[in-house]
Amino acid sequence: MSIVTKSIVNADAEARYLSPGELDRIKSFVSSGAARLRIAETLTGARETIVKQAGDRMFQKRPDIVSPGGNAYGEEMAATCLRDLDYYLRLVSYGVVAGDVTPIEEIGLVGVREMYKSLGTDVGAVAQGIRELKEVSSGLMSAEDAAEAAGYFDYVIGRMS
Ligand SMILES: CCC1=C(C)/C(=C/C2=NC(=C\c3[nH]c(/C=C4\NC(=O)[C@H](C)[C@H]4CC)c(C)c3CCC(=O)O)/C(CCC(=O)O)=C2C)NC1=O
Repeated sequence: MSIVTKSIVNADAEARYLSPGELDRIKSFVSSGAARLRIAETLTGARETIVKQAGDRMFQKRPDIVSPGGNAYGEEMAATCLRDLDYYLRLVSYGVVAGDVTPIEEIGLVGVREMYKSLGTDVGAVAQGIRELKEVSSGLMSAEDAAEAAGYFDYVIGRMS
């Protein structure tokens, strides 16, 4: 739910006008809109490059995961790993558009540690992959946009750490 819808639902439940605080939050959501859409366009348009470069950097820093016995060893597993990075980049783009981490949380983070544990996937290595997504993406944006996007990547990294 967007901040706008959420605020209206809350206010209407109490049959009141939007509070100054709610209007303030909506104002900042609206005024950051152009930047957030620009960021989402960059992430969407460059998704293949971002995932590929981030994957290369992650595998370079964590060669153990693609070595025999590693969780992403072999072509198929490495591709599944890159698919997961693509999932998180997509979810970050949702969060950026919504101006809210809730979609990232609900779609991709609830129960994720347990899931990766059961798959034998090191969440620390996943976090490294998200860090690389953030770095590669930042390189495609202005410093201001990169700072705005960073919050969403950092949220995912924090939940994997
Ligand atoms: C959109 C929300 C969403 C997420 C997040 C998601 C993740 C997800 N990753 C999976 C597997 C996997 N995930 C990885 C990922 C990795 N292994 C590593 O060592 C690396 C650190 C890392 C890549 C960054 C691997 C290798 C598998 C396959 C594991 C296996 O089949 O044994 C699986 C198990 C089922 C499958 O193979 O598809 C799920 C559900 N699925 C979803 O629908």
